[in-house]
Amino acid sequence: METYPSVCPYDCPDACGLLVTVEEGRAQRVAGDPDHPFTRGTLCPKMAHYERTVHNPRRLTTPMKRTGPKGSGLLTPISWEDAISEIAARWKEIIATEGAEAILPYSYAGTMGVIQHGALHGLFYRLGASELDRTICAPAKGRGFRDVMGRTLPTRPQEAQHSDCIFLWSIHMMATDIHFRHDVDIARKRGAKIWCIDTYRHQTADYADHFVSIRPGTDGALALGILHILDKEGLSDEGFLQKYVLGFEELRKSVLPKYPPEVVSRMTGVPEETLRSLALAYGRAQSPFIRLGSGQSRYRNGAMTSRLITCLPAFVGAWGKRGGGLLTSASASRAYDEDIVHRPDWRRPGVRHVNMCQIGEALTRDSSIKSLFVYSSNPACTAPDQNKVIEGLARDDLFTVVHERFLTDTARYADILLPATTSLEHDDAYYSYGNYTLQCGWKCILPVGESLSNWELACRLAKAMDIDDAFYDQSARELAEKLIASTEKRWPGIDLELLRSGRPAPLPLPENYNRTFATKSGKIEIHNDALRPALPDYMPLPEDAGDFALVNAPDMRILDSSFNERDELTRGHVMELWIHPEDAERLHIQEGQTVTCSNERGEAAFTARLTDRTAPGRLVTEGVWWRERIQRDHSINVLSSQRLTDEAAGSTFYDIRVQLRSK
Ligand SMILES: Nc1nc2c(c(=O)[nH]1)N[C@H]1C(S)=C(S)[C@@H](COP(=O)(O)OP(=O)(O)OC[C@H]3O[C@@H](n4cnc5c(=O)[nH]c(N)nc54)[C@H](O)[C@@H]3O)O[C@H]1N2
Ligand SMILES: Nc1nc2c(c(=O)[nH]1)N[C@H]1C(S)=C(S)[C@@H](COP(=O)(O)OP(=O)(O)OC[C@H]3O[C@@H](n4cnc5c(=O)[nH]c(N)nc54)[C@H](O)[C@@H]3O)O[C@H]1N2
Ligand code: SF4
Ligand SMILES: [Mo]
Repeated sequence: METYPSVCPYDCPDACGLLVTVEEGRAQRVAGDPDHPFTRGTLCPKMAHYERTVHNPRRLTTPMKRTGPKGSGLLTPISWEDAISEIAARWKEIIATEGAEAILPYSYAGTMGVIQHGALHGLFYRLGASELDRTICAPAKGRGFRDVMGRTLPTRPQEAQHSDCIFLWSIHMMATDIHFRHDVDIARKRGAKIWCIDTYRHQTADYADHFVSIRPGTDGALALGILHILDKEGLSDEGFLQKYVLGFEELRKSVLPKYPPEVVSRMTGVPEETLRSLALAYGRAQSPFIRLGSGQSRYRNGAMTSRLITCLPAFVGAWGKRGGGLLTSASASRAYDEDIVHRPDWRRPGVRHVNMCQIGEALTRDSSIKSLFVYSSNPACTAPDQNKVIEGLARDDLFTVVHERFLTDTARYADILLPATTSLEHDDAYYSYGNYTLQCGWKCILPVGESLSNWELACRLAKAMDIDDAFYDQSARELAEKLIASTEKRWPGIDLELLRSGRPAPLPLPENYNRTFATKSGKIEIHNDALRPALPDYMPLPEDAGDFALVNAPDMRILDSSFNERDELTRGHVMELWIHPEDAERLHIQEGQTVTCSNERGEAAFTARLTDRTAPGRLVTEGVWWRERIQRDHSINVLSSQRLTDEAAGSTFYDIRVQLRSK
């Protein structure tokens, strides 16, 4: 029996340190690493039994070829040699007749490891394939932050321990960032008050001292309402503003007067007294801390909303104060020189770009995409406008290859399905986007079945496509060594030996990182000349048809569609719709009955749950479920749209209106 340090590979801000106990070649037990500066020895319910994913009887173990209709999941095993040679033959034919842009890779963050995540980028660049813009998560949030703060490093989460007022703003901490709770607990013991600003009352709201229930997509107005009150009450930090901030006088003169409490209350649905208490709590705190989640940014005004919220800490001078600041995403991704893996020097300028939020449109608009290569992602389930995505995947003339660990909704449409390793079976280097830690995960068990890592697959495909380049003679471990060495340039003082040993390595944040503003002017830019508009202002959402807003939030038990393979995690509470009792009464809906939500894109069936955890006019559903887990064929994404955010071309998953029917 041996215990190995490892890293949680999932798309979660915590990037936990794991301790994996291996016995007779199998992972037997997985625990949280007590020495990891953010994990601190605990794990979420999903990863506490990661071995049940790794050794799941549903793991794909051999390459397979489709034998039934697309979508049926009927497949027969073939050898790796046959699989690779069929893919190469088809691609060569497509390239010869249609050009390489007829091939499109589609991937996201099934694994966050820098090597496996980007392993195939170089291959597709080199082939001249169409490029995918990876925008499905929350690029608008990052954009809004950068519009004001440039490349300034967001506040480290542990800083919040010293805050006396913490806003959990559109983040379901108890589901999506549970280890931040360690820090919030410490602050709370020292007397901090915790506020949760969200569209419905979930466990994070229960945990907080105060819950502010907001109408979806109106947080920009709330931020301006808070600033209006701070200004009126003389709670701004004039010294800080004068010294460090551009454009606050203009905002004060031409924008804030439009947002008095009664107007903001009407826009946001937040009662005036609540708005006032929220603003005063923020303005009177010694060192207020905002943890900003992505929810508020998944709307057509998402970048502007994030930009407005980012103005708050500047007004009260929270930056640089012990315990104060704002955390969107820790920018640790820039710790490694990812070009070592991605090979951007192989990119072909001018090739077609496809926004992944619009994969449905790209596959159905015309038939110019002839082959789709999906890995580390499950678009049939997680991409918006599911009917369009499925229509595209069902195309007979589309040659689809999927590299996966399980028979997902997308894998069911594969012509060739290839088995992928889990993080315990391959080497990789990880960063976290929720805290400032790096760690490497070295393989500690043999691959399950004949599965190959993304990197090994890239090497085999490159060879079959006649790309003869020494780049593909390297092992993932060799790439990892180069990545490790590259961190020193960006983070002088990082402990490279610790990183090599597979233990968590904290990034040495420069002193004053939080008071040195990495913008063009060197100041916080409320006014930003490079932008239109140069001064931020609230953008109301366009009115859509539909009586109800539908918020679809993360479920604690799964992560996007990952962990749907685990029967014990997906039992019960799937595709539930939270309806306020007043709405239910009006529509004669009973607890537990089947109801339907519909809009111009499609319809989905849910089980009704009557609860005042949501507000009238607002419906909530948690989780993105595989089709086999749900009542009818359609999951939540049949209702979401391919529309993009105002800036950064991001997803707008929560910007949905629907009709609700009792049936
Ligand atoms: N258990 C679990 N963990 C996860 C995930 C998961 O699916 N399950 N997903 C992972 C991924 S990929 C990501 S990107 C992160 C996301 O982590 P978060 O940022 O926490 O999650 P979001 O999905 O953005 O939603 C956060 C909250 O925003 C709320 N919200 C929606 N619209 C609005 C609004 O207009 N205003 C306000 N104030 N709140 C709003 C939702 O109700 C939800 O509670 O979590 C990661 N971790
Ligand atoms: N309605 C709605 N839809 C959403 C969201 C929402 O809140 N609401 N959230 C959105 C967000 S924030 C995100 S980030 C996206 C994520 O959406 P996806 O990118 O589809 O993420 P997952 O559903 O986690 O699927 C990842 C897949 O990668 C596979 N995988 C894991 N490791 C590896 C590996 O090493 N190699 C290969 N080849 N495969 C691997 C897993 O088995 C899994 O099936 O979903 C989005 N979709
Ligand atoms: S909290 Fe997030 S990073 Fe930590 S083990 Fe769970 S999924 Fe992984
Ligand atoms: Mo995400």
